[in-house]
Amino acid sequence: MAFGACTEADCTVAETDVCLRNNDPAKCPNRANAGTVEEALEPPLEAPVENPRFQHSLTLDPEAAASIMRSRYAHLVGILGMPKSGKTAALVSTYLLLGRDQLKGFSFLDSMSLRALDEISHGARVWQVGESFGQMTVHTELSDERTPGFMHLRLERHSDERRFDMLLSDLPGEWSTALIDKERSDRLEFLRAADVIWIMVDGEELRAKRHHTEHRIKIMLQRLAKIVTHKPPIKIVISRRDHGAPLQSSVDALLAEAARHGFEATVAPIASFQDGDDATPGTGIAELIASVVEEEAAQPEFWPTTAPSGARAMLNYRGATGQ
Ligand SMILES: Nc1nc2c(ncn2[C@@H]2O[C@H](COP(=O)(O)OP(=O)(O)OP(=O)(O)O)[C@@H](O)[C@H]2O)c(=O)[nH]1
Ligand SMILES: [Mg+2]
Repeated sequence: MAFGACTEADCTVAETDVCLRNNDPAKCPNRANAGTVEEALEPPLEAPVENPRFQHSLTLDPEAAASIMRSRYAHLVGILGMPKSGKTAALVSTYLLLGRDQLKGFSFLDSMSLRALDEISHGARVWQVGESFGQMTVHTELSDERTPGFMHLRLERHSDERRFDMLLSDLPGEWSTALIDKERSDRLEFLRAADVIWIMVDGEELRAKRHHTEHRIKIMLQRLAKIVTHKPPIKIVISRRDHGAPLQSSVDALLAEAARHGFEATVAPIASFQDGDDATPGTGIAELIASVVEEEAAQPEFWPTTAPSGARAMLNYRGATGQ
């Protein structure tokens, strides 16, 4: 038991464990009283409310992402795709368009992962129009190769002034390669909470190595169907639209495979950057972001309004057995 200092100036208990007044130190009224006085003192200042603290690695870890999701609804977007398919580039393009207020229909409000967005956008921000670019982004690496990293965006939609939060995963392409080649899915468990999954496909590769690329995406869809049994909508995002549109036969083959596994899938061609002549930088990005929020409309209404039926509306919810 902890006691406060003794009120007797010549107390020796701390040095010798023996009380000069022959009191039992554990029951000494002088020490016990001193303790009570100390405990009764109010702290002079209220402890400040702590802001949430995030880890030092730049993207948000699942705990930080979950803390955002606990405070308000956030649309979780899981992004898969081979290395260099354009996953990070799509996030960079979104961020740069928002920064210039050019993401049609949306305004930027806030982000809990600004440093991460800034970091991945660095290459693109220093790029000058007219200069050729090899790599606008660098290969994604995570501080812990088993823990997904997320980007957060809080946006406002102009059409109805609705504000909403999005959490977008930024994963290394190897996670998708390992899913396809080794069926490794332990790191992708978070997809079970995804509102939508984007499967990023390199548009140039889809044209140049059509059968090979289609085949690999089909395997990915097969594997994915085993992980996400809630079957979230899938967006097959085809990058490098600036180098040309995807072949309709490829689009049809991928959509058919998704449907075969019970997914509702759509295709979104995008050009995150531009070094080909077929589309301007940012093509398709606003539509892609808009689709994340639109998916909501497809979900059942939480508390539907029912027309009065004469009987009490509550009775409409009775099960088939009348319970
Ligand atoms: N022209 C053009 N280039 C693109 C486009 N998308 C990506 N790129 C280029 O492809 C490179 C690789 O894209 P990333 O987005 O980094 O690829 P990733 O899927 O994140 O790759 P990992 O992180 O390695 O898995 C970029 O640095 C760009 O140079 C696009 O739509 N158009
Ligand atoms: Mg990347």
